[in-house]
Amino acid sequence: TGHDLTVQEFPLPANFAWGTATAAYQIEGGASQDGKGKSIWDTYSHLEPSRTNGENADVSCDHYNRMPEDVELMASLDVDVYRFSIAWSRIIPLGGRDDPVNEKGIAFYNDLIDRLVARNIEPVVTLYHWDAPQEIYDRYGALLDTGEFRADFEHYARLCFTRFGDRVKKWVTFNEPYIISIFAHLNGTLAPGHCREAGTDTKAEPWRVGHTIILSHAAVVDMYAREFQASQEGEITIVLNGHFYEPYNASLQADKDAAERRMVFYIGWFADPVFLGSDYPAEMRSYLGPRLPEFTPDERELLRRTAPINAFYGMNHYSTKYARQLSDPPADDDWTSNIEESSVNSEGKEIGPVSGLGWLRVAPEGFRKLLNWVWKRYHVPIIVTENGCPYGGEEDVARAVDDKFRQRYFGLYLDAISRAIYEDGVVVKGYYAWSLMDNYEWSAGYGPRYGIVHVDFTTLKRTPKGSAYYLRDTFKSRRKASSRRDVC
Ligand code: PNW
Repeated sequence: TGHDLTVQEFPLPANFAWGTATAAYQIEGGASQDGKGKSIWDTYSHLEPSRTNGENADVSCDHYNRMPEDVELMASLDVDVYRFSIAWSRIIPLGGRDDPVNEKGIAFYNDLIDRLVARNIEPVVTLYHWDAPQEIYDRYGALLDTGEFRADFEHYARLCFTRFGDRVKKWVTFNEPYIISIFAHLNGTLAPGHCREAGTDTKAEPWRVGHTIILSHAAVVDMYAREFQASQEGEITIVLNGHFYEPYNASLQADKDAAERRMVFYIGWFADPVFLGSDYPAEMRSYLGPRLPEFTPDERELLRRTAPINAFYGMNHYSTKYARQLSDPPADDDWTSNIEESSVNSEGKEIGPVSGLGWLRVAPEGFRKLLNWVWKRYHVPIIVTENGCPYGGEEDVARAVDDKFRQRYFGLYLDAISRAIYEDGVVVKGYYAWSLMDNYEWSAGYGPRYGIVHVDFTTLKRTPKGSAYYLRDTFKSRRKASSRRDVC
């Protein structure tokens, strides 16, 4: 393909943290065990099987019952960090601020956290990884009602800080607000698939959902700072995903502008209010007009006050794409500003080798550029909170164990981080591989396997893949190399 795909094993700082990431609905199973309430994902995955590849996560990896084994597995891989999410409906089954707390759910996360701490693995906890309690969706539409959701989310977050904050020192409020807003409330390919229901307003709702997330995030950051920071001394932030975009035709100014604007619409939408404490990007305001909600003066003040409290930028990143400005006048409901995305440019060049998913190309240079883009715009330390890929055919455990494709992907993406740190001066403090183990990949069911550990979904047996050992070993040697380098 004309891409240099030789892994260089460049060094990383001695205190650089590596870990693995998961999300509650994707791995836990135990769907109605010990008093767990239903989430919008329990509903969605049973509603119309074709929406989720005919599959649900009632059992999935059965992590709820096999958690001790999974912690031991991570310990054996020498991970420094484990990023997981709490299922809101497990600890407040109905979700609301006046609803009962489920102590058995609390006990599960206490046990998990205790075991991690005992193994010297740092817990990084996401409060909302897409699984709103069904009841709050039935009551008021969950994220569609900014005020109600914010009040319930604050209550849930306060419960988590109170019960777990003595041991959890890194908190993430929301995972990937872009995906929640666009995929779950515009395209309808993720729960609740709201836009598929009668009487929905897809012109306004995705932007209102984004607005709810930003304000709920800021409110909880504010609460953490006021009520918990002094005694618990932890950190809090948000996790944003985003591709890097290259111009489809590098000699056209319109395509260069489109690539930049695509990232502003993808990342700046959330990161400008959250990390800069500012309004939505001006490009979005002028393009979307009244579809984009306004921040009240009090809300602006909240954003300004909380922006500097966010301890790091949580970056989920998988791949790079080309962006092309279509010349036709945009349809009035086009929200991307009429930009087309592709993996092949105007000269027929592919952005990188294809993985098991058509859009997920191996493009480490784009990753390095994105790290620079985020650092330059927000100037906040970055932790890569998800990165990884499936490559196909991994149901077969023998093929999964010999996962050279993924090992190379990890190797190249870590090289990109090293260059961003040492050559570009970007501050990157950690890297969490997605994912600890094969799991329920949302609407794609058990198809794509992102795990560094293979899961046999019949026997539930876990088998580390080559990449699990690759990560363990490469972090050992890259960090040694850097301490030698630091001494020189
Ligand atoms: C993330 N995209 O989602 C999620 O945080 C994980 O739960 C998920 O399993 C993982 O990535 C792999 O997909 C994404 O279209 C969903 O670019 C879609 C995209 C990116 C990330």
